[in-house]
Amino acid sequence: KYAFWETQPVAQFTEGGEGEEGPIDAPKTVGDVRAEPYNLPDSFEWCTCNLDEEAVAQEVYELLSNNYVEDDDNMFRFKYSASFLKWCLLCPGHQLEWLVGVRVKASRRLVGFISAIPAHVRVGEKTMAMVEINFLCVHKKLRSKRLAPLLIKEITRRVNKCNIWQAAYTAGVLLPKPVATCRYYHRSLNPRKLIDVGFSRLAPRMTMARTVKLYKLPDATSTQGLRECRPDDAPQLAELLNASLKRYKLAPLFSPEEVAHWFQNVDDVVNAFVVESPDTPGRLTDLVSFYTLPSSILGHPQHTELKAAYLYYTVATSVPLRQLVSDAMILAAARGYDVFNALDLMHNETFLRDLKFGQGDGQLHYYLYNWRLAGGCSMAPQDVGLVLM
Ligand code: YNC
Ligand code: MG
Repeated sequence: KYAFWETQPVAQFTEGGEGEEGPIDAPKTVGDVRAEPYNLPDSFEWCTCNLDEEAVAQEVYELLSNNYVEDDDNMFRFKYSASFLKWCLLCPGHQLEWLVGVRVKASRRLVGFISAIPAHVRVGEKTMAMVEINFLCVHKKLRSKRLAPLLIKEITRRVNKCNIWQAAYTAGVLLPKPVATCRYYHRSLNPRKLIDVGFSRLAPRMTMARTVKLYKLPDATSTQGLRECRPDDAPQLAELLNASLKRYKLAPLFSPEEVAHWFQNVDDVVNAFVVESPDTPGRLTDLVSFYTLPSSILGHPQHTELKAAYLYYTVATSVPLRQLVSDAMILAAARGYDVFNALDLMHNETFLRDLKFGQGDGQLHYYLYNWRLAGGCSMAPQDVGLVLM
C-alpha cells in the first residue's frame, strides 16, 4: 500500500508493540552516506535554492502559491509569502544545500521543492539534533510520477551528510505512522467575509448581524504589561519557554539565538508578545505568538485572499492562557486578520471552547523519521509541544 514508505526507517502500521524506543536504522556514519545526488529523470536537474537571492525566493514563492497544499474541497490554497519563507528557512544554523529544488533542464523552471531546517527536538527523555522537513511540493503537472520519494531521499542524503539522522514533519495525509494526530480549530475574526467565501457557514437560526456580534472582540487587550517582544528579551525568554516546554513529550529546545529569530515582530510574518511583570520590571512571565499564513481563495469573484493568524508558542504563568490568546486575537483582529487558527496541542484545549473556536475538518499528523516510540505507541495531542509551519 505504501510502496515508498515501507522502505523507509519509520514506524509501520503493521508492527506490534515489540519495538524499543530509539532509532530504527542501524547506526551509520557520514562516510556510509552516498556521495552523489540521486538520479532524476533525464529532463530534470537538482538545484539549491538560495533564498537570499530575491529572484530565487520569488520562484519558490510562486511554485508554492500555485501548487502547495489545498483543502479537501479545493477552495483554498496556502499562500506563504516570500518574506515568510525567508524567515522560516533562513533560520539560525540553516544550510543552503537543504533547500532542495528540482528544475526542468531545458527551461530552468522550478517544479519541485523540499526544505530542512535544523532543530533540537526532545522526544520523551532524549534530546536530539534533528531537522524539520517542510514545503514538499511538486508542480501540479508532474504529479504521481514518483518525484516526491526522490525529493525525500535526496534531502535525507544531504541531511545525513551533516551527521543528522532524525527528522520531524507534519502532513495532512496519513502516512506510516503518526506519533500524534492533532486537529485545527478556527476562530472567526471577520465572520462576514468567512461566510461569503465559504470558509464557514451561518449557523442554523443565526442571522449575519447576530453572528457578527457573537464574534466581536474588545478594542483593547486586557493583560497588564503585555508588550511586543524585543531582541534583548531572548536570553530570559529562552529560559521561560524551554522550562514550559518540559511539560510535553515532544518539544523543541531553543537557544537564545533561535528565540531571537523565531519570536520577532515582522509585519505579516510573525508576531510575538511577552508580559513584563508590572511588579518587577524586566522580569518576563508570559509569551503569546502567532505567525501569518494567508490562503488564496480559489475562484471567488470578489475575494482573493484569506488572512489567517496561526497560534505559535505560548507560555502562561501570571495569567490564564485563555487571556493571553484572547489578547492575541484582539491584536490580530486590529491588524486585519480574518481568522485565528490553533491546534488542539499543548494546553490549547483549555481555551478553545471559551474563546469560540470551532473545530476544522481534516487532521494534522505529526511524524518522526528514524525514531520509534516505546512499544510503537503514539501520544495524545496534549503531549505535543512542537509547532511547525
Ligand atoms: C507527504 N505530504 O504516500 P507511497 S507536508 C510524505 N509527505 O508514497 P509521487 C508523501 N510523503 O505511498 P505526488 C506526501 N504526500 O508509495 C504523498 N506522499 O509510500 C508519498 N502536493 O509520490 C505517497 N505538500 O511523487 C507516496 O506523488 C509517494 O506527485 C508518491 O507528490 C506528492 O511538506 C506531493 O501536500 C506531496 O505537491 C509532493 O502531491 C504533491 O503527488 C504535492 O508520485 C501539494 O509520496 C502540496 C503538499 C506536502 C506538505 C510536508 C512534509 C513532508 C515530509 C516528507 C517526508 C520527510 C522525511 C524525513 C526526511 C529527512 C530525514 C533525515 C534525517
Ligand atoms: Mg511526482
